[in-house]
Amino acid sequence: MTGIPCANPGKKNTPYVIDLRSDTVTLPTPEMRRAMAEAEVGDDVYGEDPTINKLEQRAAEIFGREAAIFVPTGSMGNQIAIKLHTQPGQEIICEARGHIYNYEMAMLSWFSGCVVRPLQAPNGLMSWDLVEPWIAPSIYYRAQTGLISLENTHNMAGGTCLTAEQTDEICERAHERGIPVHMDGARIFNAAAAMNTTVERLTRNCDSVMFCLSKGLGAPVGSMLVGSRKFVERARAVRKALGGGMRQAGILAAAGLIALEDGPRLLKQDHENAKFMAEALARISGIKLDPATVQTNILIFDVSGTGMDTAEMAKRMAERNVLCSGVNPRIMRFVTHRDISRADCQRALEAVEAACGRGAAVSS
Ligand code: TLP
Repeated sequence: MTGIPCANPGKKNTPYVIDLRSDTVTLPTPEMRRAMAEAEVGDDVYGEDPTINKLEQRAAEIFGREAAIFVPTGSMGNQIAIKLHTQPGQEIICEARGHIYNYEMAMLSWFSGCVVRPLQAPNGLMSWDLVEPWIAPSIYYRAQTGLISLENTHNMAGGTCLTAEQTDEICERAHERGIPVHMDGARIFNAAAAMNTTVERLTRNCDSVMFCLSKGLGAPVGSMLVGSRKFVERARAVRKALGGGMRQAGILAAAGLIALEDGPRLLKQDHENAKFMAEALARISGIKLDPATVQTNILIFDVSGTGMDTAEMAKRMAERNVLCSGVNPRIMRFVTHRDISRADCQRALEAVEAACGRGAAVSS
């Protein structure tokens, strides 16, 4: 993502800013701040932080699993899972725009010694038909497939959702071949909200699931890695090795618990706001976006027909106190979240129209 410096809308004495760069920008609510201040804490490296223990237990319950572990970031959660599922010299099958491949600092090769077998899936949605031909044959001179990693929702494909049935099929067939499946479920609660189902149902057959508390659910920091008791025990050691053994982390878990319990029911509104913006953006000349593909809170669209690249468009939007960023010079991403109201969406659309108006004048 190309970013631009901005005023933090949480800071006092700054202008009102509409921040569409990501749902990671959500600010902790007063209730979260209160819970953080009052959290009962202990040393989590000794397993003695009661608030962390409670969060881990709740996450495991919600996902119908034996155990869960709190990690500082989604990236760390994914990389711990990759380390545990694979051996150096193996391949990981993932979608070409996947987060583990594009935005995690090549850690899957740096830390786990693996390479990616990237597959282009329509709308980012992997299927067994697509995956199967790329599973390495069991021949000693071929790098073996160590893991299939799925992403639900798929961020860079525009927040698209894999159904429970699609995931089940990949898991069942992969398991027949002895290959584990990890779910990068950074936004799995968005997928569940969009498809009126549960995160347990969507991830039931995956060997591990990472999800983020710090995105649409609204916590300031933190993600969870969920799986079997044995897997999570091993994950605890890898987290420590990466420097992720946090001490009185219950301060963070207190906000995480509120995000986990209360965050999911607010997501539908973010999806409705995204849909509202998608329909309006699709009518703006030069913008290429099919509103039918917008299922959750992420809009990915091509601005090249406006005569501007994404950096120029982001700059013009920022002049109107609307922040957004490009995936590349042609492709823009907007993300709705709990700190974006319908009125904010309306204002953001006006800023796009104004930016494009100037773009047309410049290019004519
Ligand atoms: N995504 C961020 C950026 O890194 C692109 C964002 O703004 O969307 N999996 C997925 C699918 C993600 O979208 C992200 C973050 C992560 C993992 C990593 O989470 P963090 O940022 O907590 O390491």
